[in-house]
Amino acid sequence: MEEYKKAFNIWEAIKRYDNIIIYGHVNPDGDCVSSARAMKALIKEYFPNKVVYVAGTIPFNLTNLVNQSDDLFLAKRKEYLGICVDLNDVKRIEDSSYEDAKELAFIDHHITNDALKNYPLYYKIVDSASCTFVIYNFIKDLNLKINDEIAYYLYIGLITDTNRFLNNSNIETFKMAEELVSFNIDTKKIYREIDKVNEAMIKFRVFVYTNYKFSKKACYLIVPKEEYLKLGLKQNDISHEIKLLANLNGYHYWCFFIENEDGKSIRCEYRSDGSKNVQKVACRFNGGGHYSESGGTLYSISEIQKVLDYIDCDDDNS
Ligand SMILES: [Mn+2]
Repeated sequence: MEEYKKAFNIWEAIKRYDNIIIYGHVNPDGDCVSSARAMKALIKEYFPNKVVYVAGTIPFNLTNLVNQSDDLFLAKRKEYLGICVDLNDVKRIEDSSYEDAKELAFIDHHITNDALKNYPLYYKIVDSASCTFVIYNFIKDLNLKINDEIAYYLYIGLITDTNRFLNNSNIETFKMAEELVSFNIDTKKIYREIDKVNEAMIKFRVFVYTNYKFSKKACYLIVPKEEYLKLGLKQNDISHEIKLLANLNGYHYWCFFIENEDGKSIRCEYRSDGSKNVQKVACRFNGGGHYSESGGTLYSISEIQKVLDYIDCDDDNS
């Protein structure tokens, strides 16, 4: 009932505005960009006259799968509602125009932190499979209908965030998938595109496999910005290549430390095989996320050793 109330409050807020901008997080991933587009499709299905904009960049492997983001120029001249998806902290919203939104609503699945305690409009299912899983439940709570376009985007978010169901085998996750594939969606195309690589990416993989290192408990890689910039890649193109270090026998943790394009900070990606809690690691070093998938930021190379020491010493990250 309480969940219904939260969903209802957001739906009522949507009704109050003619203009809506949907925001995702910095370094957007498949779940984030498809959650934004699923929400847009849902709102347009019920309120075709509302003007709904999607903000944010699109990662390279999704450019052939999802609609372009919208030009926010016109939106910014009017009063608008901001809907933030796959976000549990305003500081992580990618487009800064959220600051001028009349109200902000959040739909999310990250482990809760205090950053949203002053925002009354939020609906979340903590640590569920994907933000699109939360939107799916939002739709069910409100007794709304799914169409092909909504199903398509919900499915992309589900399979990207669960890594094709490797990270989540809950009954509810598969029930959602079962319903979505009954719609007219080209799942073969989705699978083909999300694993697409180019030659630059193959060269980056060579770098990964020649430069990974070990601490006592983690397999990790440090990536100076020159290594991806010289291949014409962006930081957000290579971060998900962390999967290359997954599940090495004897190592429950694997990490990427990527120097950002401005050289001022380091993007950290933390993963575990599900037996260790990397969210705890991330929270200690300017980050957050999920039990076995988290991220964070460091501000100097020397801090990397501190993270590794923390991972190596902490025997009960579980
Ligand atoms: Mn997500």
